[in-house]
Amino acid sequence: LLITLFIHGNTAFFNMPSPWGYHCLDYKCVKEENTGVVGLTTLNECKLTCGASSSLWPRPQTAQLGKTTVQFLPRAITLDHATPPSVSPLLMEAFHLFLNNLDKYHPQYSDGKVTWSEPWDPSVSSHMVQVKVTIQQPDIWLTLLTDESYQLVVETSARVTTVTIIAPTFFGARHALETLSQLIAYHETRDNLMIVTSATVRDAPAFPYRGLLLDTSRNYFSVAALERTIDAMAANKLNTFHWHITDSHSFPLNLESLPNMAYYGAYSSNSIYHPLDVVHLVKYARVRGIRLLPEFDAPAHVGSGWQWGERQGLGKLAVCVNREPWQQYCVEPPCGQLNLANPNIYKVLSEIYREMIQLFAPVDLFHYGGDEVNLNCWNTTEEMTSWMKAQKFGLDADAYYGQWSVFQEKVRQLVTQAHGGVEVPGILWTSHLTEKGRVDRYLNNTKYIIQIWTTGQDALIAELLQKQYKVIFSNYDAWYLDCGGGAWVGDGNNWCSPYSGWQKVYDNSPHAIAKALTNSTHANLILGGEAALWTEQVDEEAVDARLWPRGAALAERLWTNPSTGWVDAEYRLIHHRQRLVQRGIRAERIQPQWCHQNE
Ligand code: CP6
Repeated sequence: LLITLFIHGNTAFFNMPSPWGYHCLDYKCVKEENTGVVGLTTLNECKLTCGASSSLWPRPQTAQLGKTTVQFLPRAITLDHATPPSVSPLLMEAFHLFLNNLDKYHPQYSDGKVTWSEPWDPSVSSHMVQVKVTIQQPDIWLTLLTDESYQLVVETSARVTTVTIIAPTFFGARHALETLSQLIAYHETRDNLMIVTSATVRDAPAFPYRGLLLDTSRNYFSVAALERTIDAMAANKLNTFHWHITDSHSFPLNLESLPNMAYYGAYSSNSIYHPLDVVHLVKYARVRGIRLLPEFDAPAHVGSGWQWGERQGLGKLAVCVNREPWQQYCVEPPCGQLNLANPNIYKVLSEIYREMIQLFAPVDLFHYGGDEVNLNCWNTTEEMTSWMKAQKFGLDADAYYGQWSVFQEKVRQLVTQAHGGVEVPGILWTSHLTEKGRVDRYLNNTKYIIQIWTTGQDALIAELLQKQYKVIFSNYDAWYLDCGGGAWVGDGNNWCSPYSGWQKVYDNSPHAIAKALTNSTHANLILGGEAALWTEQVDEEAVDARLWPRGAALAERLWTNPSTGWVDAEYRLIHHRQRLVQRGIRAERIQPQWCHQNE
C-alpha cells in the first residue's frame, strides 16, 4: 500500500487534506490553521465568495454575490439561447471558448485536454448548470456605438444552477460569459468545479474604446503570440487590438497586390503575416469581442519595404531612409519618410489601403499614424525642396505643415475610396499638426479622432477638447508599457524609467485629466484609452509579462472607471493574475506567493 502511495505520490499529495483553512474577513481570505472542521473552505472557494465583488475583474458596475458555492462537473453545463439567427454561430463559438477556459482551471490541463475525475459524491455529479442567453440585436461587428452591456443572474435550486444572461448584443453576452467564468473556480480538494449559488450582475463599460497597441515592426511576433495577446485581452474585456503593423524597421505584411513590400521589408521570409493570417485574426478577435484596428503609419515611420520603387522605375518613394546622423532626421533610427514630391506614392498607398481595408473588413475605424514627422528630413532632401520651390512654396515650417496636411487629406480620400466611397472614421496620433493653433487650420474634428500619446503639453489636450475633437488617451507617462521606446543599437541609456507599474496604469484617469485641464470631464469626447507596447526591446519571449497584469489594470480603468484608486483593487488583481496564468498567459507576479495565501 505504501509503495502504491509513493508511485501515485502526486495524486496522494493532491488529495491530502491541507492543515489550513480560510475564512473571509473584511474582503480578505485569511489563512488559518484548520480547526478540524470537515468540509473546510478552500482558498478558491473563499476567493469566489469573499467581498462585494469577490475576484471579478474588471469590477462590474454593480454586483451582488451570494456567499455559498455548489460543486459540479464541467460536462454538466448546458447552453440554451434565444438570439437572432445571425449571432447564434458566434454565440456557440464563444460558449465553446468559455467551456475551454473552464478546463484551463484544472491543474493538469495541457494542450486543450484534461480529464476530470468522477466525484464520489452523487449530489455533485448530478448537479446541472444551465446557461440561458438572450441576445436582442443581430449585430455581429463591433462599432463605437455597440451596446456591450449585459445582465447576469445566477440562481440555484436543489439540483440545478440557472444562469440567465440578457444582453442587447453578442458583445455584451460574451462579456457576461467572461464574468461567469470568474464566478466559477476549480475546487482544489474535490477535483471539480464550483460556482457561486447566487449572483446578480448589471454591467456596462464606461468607455467604448478600450485598446492595446502592439508594434510588430520593431520585432516580429508570431500569429500564435498575437492570438495569445487577444485571448488575454478578451479575459479583460478590452475591445480593440491596435495593430501597428509597419514602421521604418520592417514591413511584415505580405500584400497580394504589392508582394515587394514584404519581400524587401520583412526581416525574413518567416517573419511575415500572410493575407489569410490577417483574415484569421480578424475573426479570431471578433468572437472574443475585439476589433482588429489596422494602423498604416505614414508619412513618417516608413522605410523598410519601400526600396523597390526606385528599381522598378517609380522613383524614390521614401526619403532619408537609413540616413545618418539619424538625430537630425528622425526620432529613432532607421529614419525614413514618404517622398511627397513623388506622386507615385499615392498609387502605392492606394493599393496598400485597398488591400488592408479588404483584409480587415469590415473596418469601422482606420489608424493613419501621422506621428513624428521630421521637417528637416524633407528640407534637406533635394527632390523635396525643388518640388516645393517649383510650386512657389517657401521652405519654412508652415509650408511643410501645409503639404503634410495635403498628404493627410489625399490619403483620407484614398481610404474612403478603398472603402467603397464610404468614409471611415480615422485616427491620428498627436503631432505638430494637432498642436495649438495648427489643428484647426489643418485637420477637422468630424473627420479625425486624435490619439493623445504626448503628455505634459496640457494646453494641447485642452485645446483638442475645447475644439470638440473626439480623443483616445494613451499618455506615455502612464500608458506606455514598453521600456525604451527610443532604444537603439549603441544607445547606452534606457530612459524609460520610471517603469509604469500597474498602480500607475490603474490610477491614470482620462476624465480626471480632462477635468483638471478644462473643468469638465468631457465624457462625450473621450472615447477611451489605449496602452501601447512599442517593441524595440521586446519580442514574444517576454510580451506576456510586459502586457499583463498591467493591461488588466488598464482594462478596469476603461471598463469600470472606478472612483477608487489601486489600493482597493489589489486583492482582486492578485486573484485575476492567477486566472490569467491558468489561461496560459505568462503574466508578471504582483506579490510573493505568501500574499496569495494570507489575503
Ligand atoms: N514609434 C512610433 C514609436 C513611438 C511613436 N510612434 C514612440 C514615441 C515615444 C515614446 C515611445 C514610442 N516608437 N511609430 C509615438 C506615437 Cl516614449
